[in-house]
Amino acid sequence: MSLDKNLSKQFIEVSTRAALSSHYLVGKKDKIAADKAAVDTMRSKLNEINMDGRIVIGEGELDEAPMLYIGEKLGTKKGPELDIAVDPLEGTNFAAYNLPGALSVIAVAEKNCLLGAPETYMDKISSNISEPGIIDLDFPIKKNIFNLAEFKNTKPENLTVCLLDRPRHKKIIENLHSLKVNIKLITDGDVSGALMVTDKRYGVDLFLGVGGGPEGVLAAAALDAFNCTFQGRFLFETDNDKTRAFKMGIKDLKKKYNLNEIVSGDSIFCATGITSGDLTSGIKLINDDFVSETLVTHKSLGLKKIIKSRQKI
Ligand code: VTB
Repeated sequence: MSLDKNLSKQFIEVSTRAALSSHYLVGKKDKIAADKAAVDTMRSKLNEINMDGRIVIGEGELDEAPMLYIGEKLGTKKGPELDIAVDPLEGTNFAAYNLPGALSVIAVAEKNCLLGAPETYMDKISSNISEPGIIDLDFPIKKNIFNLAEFKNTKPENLTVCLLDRPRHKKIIENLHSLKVNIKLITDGDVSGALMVTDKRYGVDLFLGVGGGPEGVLAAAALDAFNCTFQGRFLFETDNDKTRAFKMGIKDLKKKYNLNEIVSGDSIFCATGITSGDLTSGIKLINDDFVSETLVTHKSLGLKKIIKSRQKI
């Protein structure tokens, strides 16, 4: 079954309106307020859609988050059963301090087709190739780089790898330096980082490293439409994390997930820029109008593009 083509328009409206709400709080040094604005709007816009939706990735579990919590049902109930993953404000620091790259993100798939990710870290890898066996989460860095260079008929020094700038990546960064690979470090926002492999204009060949698990699932939904490779493995630090994951249905805590085990069937992904970044421009106000940019994918339609819109506030 594929998702109705009108649904993508409605989800673009959801992430666009959430981005606009958060935009008013950009630069106010208040991460919580900027997030809350996006959450409130996203939730009310989702409730207008004719669907029987269920949050699989949201602001946390019911005891942590009163809105958009995992398991929350949304929509008018007059429509298809959908799994919904949201990150109403991806890059809370970016919005709070008016830095590039804050996004409002949503991914949707048919019921039981999106992996519910616990709030833990995930070791991830993505690339713009679809052939299996070239890159792999379990290969040493050197093997991934050499395989990718060979596949692209180039040298490691012509490849660029994107990863989060974190102390935990010190060893990987040293390895990449020794292979003479170009490195693009990002301070936050690894949904956007993972998606930079989707188009040559971003100049990224490989994304890897440890970031948020929920962000991994969101990125995978878009990468699926671009026919890219993605693999991820959750990392659990505490027993509590493990118990929660187990309750969410993750039986094998060490499992390496391939893209088709994270998202299956048809899916829609929308990421609207709040502040301008690598992926999209941010919200701009022009008198009573606002201009927005949304990266949208709808797998079954082959839709994958940045949509610009100007509309009334
Ligand atoms: C990433 C990034 C997020 O968390 O997932 C990162 O995409 C990982 O966590 O924007 P640490 O900051 O603990 O490394 C964010 O930075 C914030 O959710």
